[in-house]
Amino acid sequence: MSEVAVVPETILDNGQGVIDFDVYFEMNEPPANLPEFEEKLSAFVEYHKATNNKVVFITSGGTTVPLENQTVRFIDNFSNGNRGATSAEYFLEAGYAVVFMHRQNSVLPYHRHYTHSNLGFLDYFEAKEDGSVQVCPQYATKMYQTLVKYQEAKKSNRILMLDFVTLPDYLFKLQSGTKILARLENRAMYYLAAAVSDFFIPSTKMAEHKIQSRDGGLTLTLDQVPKFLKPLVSHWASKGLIVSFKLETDTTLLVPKARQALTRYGHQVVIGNMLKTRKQTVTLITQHSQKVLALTKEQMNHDVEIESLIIPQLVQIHQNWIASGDTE
Ligand code: PAZ
Repeated sequence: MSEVAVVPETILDNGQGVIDFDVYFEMNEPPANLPEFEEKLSAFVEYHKATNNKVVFITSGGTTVPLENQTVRFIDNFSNGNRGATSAEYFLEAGYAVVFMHRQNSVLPYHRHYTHSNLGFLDYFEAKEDGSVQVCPQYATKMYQTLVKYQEAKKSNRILMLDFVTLPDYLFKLQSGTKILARLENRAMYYLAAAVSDFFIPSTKMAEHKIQSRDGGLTLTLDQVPKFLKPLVSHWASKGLIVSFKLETDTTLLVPKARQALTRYGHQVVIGNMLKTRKQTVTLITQHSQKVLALTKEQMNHDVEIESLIIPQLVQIHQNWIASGDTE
């Protein structure tokens, strides 16, 4: 018989039916590659600390929620990591070093122009009679420019790609990663664009093996994930500039929920976006201000990306944060 850890409900519950983070970390196994993650990130952070660079820690893409310990099935969400990957490029252009903590196989900075476009990847190339491969002439200039930027970011050690898949994988790496970034104090920015599940099945309550269909329909009971912004803002990264995202589908909830998050957690910026219009318009909210950033029709026709409006605003806010400890 397998052993099951029994934790009394009174220890788990914070009074609102949600467990605290330290309990969560005690009850779940850290990912096997956490030591490697920490080693790579520490080396990157020490390098940029010595050169006094500003570093942004971007989270990108969605977390999966496993339904079985030996996982065959899992719950996923819509996020493909476009926001995070696009933002990473604008942060690099603004002179930041970027830690890109992304869902495995989601959209990557620079690669995205070829892996997530209207064409298939191989459609950019042609096979020559001499046995070589060449970029089709009509795509060569843009591909050259993109490749130069990507290689420059790698050569100057200004981009570190780290990945996650599951919710526990993400949460362990978020905790550990933000604590390591905290060595940079106010020169670190945390840009939390990942779509993180609000619900999960604790491994102690999860089926060990593949759930069988012979018993008919499946009813799932999910626990609530503890709110990670609370310990992140108060303990893990209290000196950095913290930017969280709030996604809604009901417009009337967007600003109130974003403001509620700012008040509840006490961090600096919430970016509100609606599922359907997230690529055209966002609302940037700080403790003292609220600004809608929206692409004009003209900008949309010219493929201007909303992140090209978001990142300069955040760079300015971060500058203020470093200079005065305030966002204004
Ligand atoms: O990854 P993507 O480009 O498809 O979507 C981006 C986004 C909508 C997940 C992001 O902008 C966001 O709002 N993230 C936080 C989601 C949340 O409220 O948990």
